[in-house]
Amino acid sequence: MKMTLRWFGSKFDSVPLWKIRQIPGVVGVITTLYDIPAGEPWPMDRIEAIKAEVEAAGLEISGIESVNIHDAIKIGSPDREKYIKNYIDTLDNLGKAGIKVVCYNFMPVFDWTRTELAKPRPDGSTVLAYDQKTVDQIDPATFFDKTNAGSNGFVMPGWEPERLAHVKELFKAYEGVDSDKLFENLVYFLKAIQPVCEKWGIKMAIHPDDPAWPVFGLPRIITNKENLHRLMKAVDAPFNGVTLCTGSLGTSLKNDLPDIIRSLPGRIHFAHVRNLQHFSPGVFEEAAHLSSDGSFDMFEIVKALFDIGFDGPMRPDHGRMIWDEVAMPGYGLYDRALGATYINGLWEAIDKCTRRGCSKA
Ligand code: DNO
Repeated sequence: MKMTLRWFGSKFDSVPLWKIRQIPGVVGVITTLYDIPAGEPWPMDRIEAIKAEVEAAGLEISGIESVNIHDAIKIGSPDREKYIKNYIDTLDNLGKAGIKVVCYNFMPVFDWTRTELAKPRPDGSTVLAYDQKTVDQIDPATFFDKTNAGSNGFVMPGWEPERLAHVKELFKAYEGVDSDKLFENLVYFLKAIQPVCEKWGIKMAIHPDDPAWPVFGLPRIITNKENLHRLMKAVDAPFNGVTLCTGSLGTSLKNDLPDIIRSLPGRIHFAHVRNLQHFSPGVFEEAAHLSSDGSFDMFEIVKALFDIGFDGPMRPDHGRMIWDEVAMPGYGLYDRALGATYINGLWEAIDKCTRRGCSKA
């Protein structure tokens, strides 16, 4: 396992690389070219420049999150061929630069969805939270404006204003795309990029839908163990893998996270490890990483990843906003650093107990 932090690039992130370098045990960043719209190819010189910047700070690029997928590919419209070709060109350039893990999602219109971006916790920290009642009572355009207004001036990943200015048209374009069609379009895309991935040894890691059920009537297809396995079988090759995101799959209490992890050896290419506190089905908020602060047994989650021999990048995913930090919601430095350190501690304990036994006092 390699511990990493997500970093949006020096123009977009409040956290500089040198601070990330000082978190013990963090060896790399997961980054992206945040200003390139979904569908456009990534130029080689931009990839080389960001790689050089990260390496000059004593870190590595451990993976990309995300190379976003153009809606035409998800919808399966005739112009998808152009966007698939662009995607292949981007993968070819990433491969040339030695970058081997690519996270992406296949959620229509919206990426992850939260109804509050700064909900206070009893300890005075603030966190991202979700309440299904709010989503049921609001239209998507208003929802987008509300999310945007609460983001401290940062553009949230997957919530680009240029794209979401056309929410109504986007919804229209997805008419007729049900979950079977969306799945078919995903398989079509994966088969098309398989050769370039295999040429460079690139591992594609699909991010689960967040939350793990349909929102605003849009289909969601990566929500549980069954449909993860359906996808692994549909394109049954090692390049086709998963971002095991506990905070996304864990939005549904029906998902047994350690069991899902244990069922996917060799197919988890990237891990997002964090905790949620559940209040009732469809009502939850993001807690501190520590098991006792939320609903998940983080030891069992990390142990399952250890036991299947997970050796890819991991990140503490989101953190609470603490100590007066001002940052993109979920992506401050302080709580993610605490999370990384805690997970590294669990990992070391599990590793040592496994190798030399833990039972004797
Ligand atoms: C939110 C993230 C998602 C994720 C994408 C992957 O914080 O987990 O935006 O990066 O779904 O493509």
